Amino acid sequence: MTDNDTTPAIDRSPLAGRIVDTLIHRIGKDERAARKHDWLAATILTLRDEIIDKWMASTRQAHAAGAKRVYYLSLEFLIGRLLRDALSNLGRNAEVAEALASLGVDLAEIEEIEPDAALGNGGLGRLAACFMESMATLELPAYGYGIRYVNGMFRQRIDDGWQVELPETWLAHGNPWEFERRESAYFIGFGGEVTGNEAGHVHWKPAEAVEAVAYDTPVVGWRGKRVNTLRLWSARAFDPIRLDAFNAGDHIGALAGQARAESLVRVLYPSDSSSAGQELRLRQEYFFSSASIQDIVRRHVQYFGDIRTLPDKAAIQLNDTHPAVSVAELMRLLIDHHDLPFEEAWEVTRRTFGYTNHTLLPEALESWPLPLFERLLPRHMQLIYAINGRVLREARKSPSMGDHSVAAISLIDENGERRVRMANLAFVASHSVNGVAALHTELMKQTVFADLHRLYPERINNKTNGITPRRWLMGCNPALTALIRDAIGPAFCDDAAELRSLDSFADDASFRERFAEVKRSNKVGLSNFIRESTGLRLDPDALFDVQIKRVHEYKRQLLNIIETVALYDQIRSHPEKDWTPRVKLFAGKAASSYHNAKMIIKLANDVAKRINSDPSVGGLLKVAFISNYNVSLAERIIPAADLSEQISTAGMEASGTGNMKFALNGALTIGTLDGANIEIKDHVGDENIVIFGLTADEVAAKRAGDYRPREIIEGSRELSQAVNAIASGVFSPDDPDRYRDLMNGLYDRDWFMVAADFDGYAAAQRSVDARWADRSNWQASAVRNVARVGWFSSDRTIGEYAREIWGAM
Ligand code: DL6
Repeated sequence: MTDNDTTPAIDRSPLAGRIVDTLIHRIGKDERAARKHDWLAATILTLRDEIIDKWMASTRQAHAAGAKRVYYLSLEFLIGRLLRDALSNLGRNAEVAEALASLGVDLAEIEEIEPDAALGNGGLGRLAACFMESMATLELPAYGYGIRYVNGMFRQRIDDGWQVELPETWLAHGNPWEFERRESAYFIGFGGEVTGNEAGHVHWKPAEAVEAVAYDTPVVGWRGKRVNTLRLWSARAFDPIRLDAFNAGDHIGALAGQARAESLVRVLYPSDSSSAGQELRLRQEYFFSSASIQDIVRRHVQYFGDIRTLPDKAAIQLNDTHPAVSVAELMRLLIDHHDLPFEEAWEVTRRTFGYTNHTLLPEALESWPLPLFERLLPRHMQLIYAINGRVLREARKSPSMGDHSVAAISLIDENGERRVRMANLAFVASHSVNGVAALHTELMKQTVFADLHRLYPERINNKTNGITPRRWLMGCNPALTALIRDAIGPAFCDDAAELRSLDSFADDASFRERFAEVKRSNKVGLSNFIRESTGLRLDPDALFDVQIKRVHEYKRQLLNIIETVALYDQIRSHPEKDWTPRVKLFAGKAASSYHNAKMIIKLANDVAKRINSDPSVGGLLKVAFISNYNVSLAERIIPAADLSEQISTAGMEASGTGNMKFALNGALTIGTLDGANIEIKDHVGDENIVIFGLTADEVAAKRAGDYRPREIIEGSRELSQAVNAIASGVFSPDDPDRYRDLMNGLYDRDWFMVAADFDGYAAAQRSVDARWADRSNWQASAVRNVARVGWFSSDRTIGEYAREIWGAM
């Protein structure tokens, strides 16, 4: 692919010819001048041309059948790279690889340079991406709606152990997957006034407006059966340049409208530490909600005529509360534009919406200062008051609802500064409210939604999360996939539950050996990657112990790091013991304003630096923090893991989906009884998972009672030594006080129960060592993990949503 390459003109397939044709006529380069990105774009565009036919056929078929459509509204879609997924789902991998090879291009090489579309933070966004793929696979007519952020999740660089956030420029080379739909543009207003006339007609006259423009990306299901649409909104000023101002010399001010519009879609999660940041976030939420709801209503009226039949033909799922303002927007359109009376509009709205809750963390439950909400969305505020009035009257009718319960149900939080509670709005306006794992759903009923649950006892249901096995097994682990196919045939590719037939192979020594070879070769691949990117050499025969996820105190990377320090101490004190060689791998991003999470990243790096350069632990312990965690990095790391760290404080991780990905790739879980770990344990069996720590009930009881972490720390030799070493600067000689506050937080409060769970965790880790020593048993457990987690396919999850919430199957 250099300028000097001469490409043989013979033996080219028609496909190779089409790729070259695309390169010349749509990219404007010939084969000699083409660079890797040009080949990538030409390959994607060629494939996209083929996908378009299926895409249009899918739309026509849904239209002809008068099918119900599912609309998945999410502020995040963590899609990652698309080329490999699309090729694999279309069964075109070999053919395209061959065609490119005939042109002197390596498919794997160009797949590697496709940027990650990181339009999300973590679990919730990646779930949305898995769901999109599963909806297409299950042939459900579905649209995902979100924002086309110009800069998605930040790129993380580690400078001297500190996280540095840099803008991610995934659109730098354009995005060959997407279609701009200039014709699908909507007016989105903000602010202004609401007036009414005597006939009861209400008119909202916004003070400012932007235009939402659609960009569509095709989402190909498994075997290419159906192609759905991910529609992401970008923003444009109605008046991109004020010529009068420009000509008067105000060259910057003349472009301010466009800059203001673009700021809406510039970054994912603008910092909300300032009031301007908060306002921008609410504007983003309304912007994409309004565009999506207008689009849905337009399509319904165009296809079916009568807006009152919307719930029969459309199911709108709110992915957490970020799109919850959609409820008020639909009410506004129904009442103000389609003249439905309030009660009828409310009935249509409630039958159309479903809401998924993804967190019980109080700080993540969205609420907006009422004055801000009212200033930005005055008509919506009126409607929210009206909805609230209706709900509170209903609550008052129930004899069991006292003032306290009514206050908890209210859409307006009256404690302190008045705020609009988005979770309550989403709850009351939805016919279904679901949690994402069994424990989480139970906790929803008992805690944040206790009063709403008493008022509407049928509404809360559980839909345990899932992951797409196409990306998280077949795509990221081709060697394991081939091995499984050899053993049990290809049925598991169409139905992950079929993996169950692999169970008996756990007892087959020769299969276990091949399974171990696959894992080892994945570990060699990861070790090479780490050596090339960090210079650190790893032993692929060591146990790869991995914790990769967002960095958050409740996920307890700190527990893992402290235990690593304790292990380091023990190895040094007792070098004569038969220690298991371990590699501790960490990766994850911290929110830019989250001080403690950033300190935890620095600590992991400081600990790694010290341990990796200490010859006394030699090959027994290595620690690495791999920078810039994203979907592609996860795809590289997960197939190489032996041990999956899922160690959140019980009751705090709603589900987790990384836990499922690791198990599907043959890692054993060390984890607490939290989120979906509990269901993973039920599926893989107690003997194939390592569980430790407090239960959610025990955590709650300790928090409510007399928890004294200082006594626990002082009572545990290992823990106190490790905490003291960190606090006194052993790992930060350049700044000995660096971790004093972080460690004092454990002594004084320890909200996340690191101290309470430490001894249990350390003991569980030593039991992992013992298991690892019996390698054939370990491999048997690893095989059983793969065989028994087919249930966690997002196809199963989406099947449940479709049947039980959406009425779409
Ligand atoms: O449901 C997807 C994912 C869960 O697996 C994680 O346990 C949970 O932490 C995550 N929640 C969020 C919360 N965001 N908000 N709001 O990302 O959802």
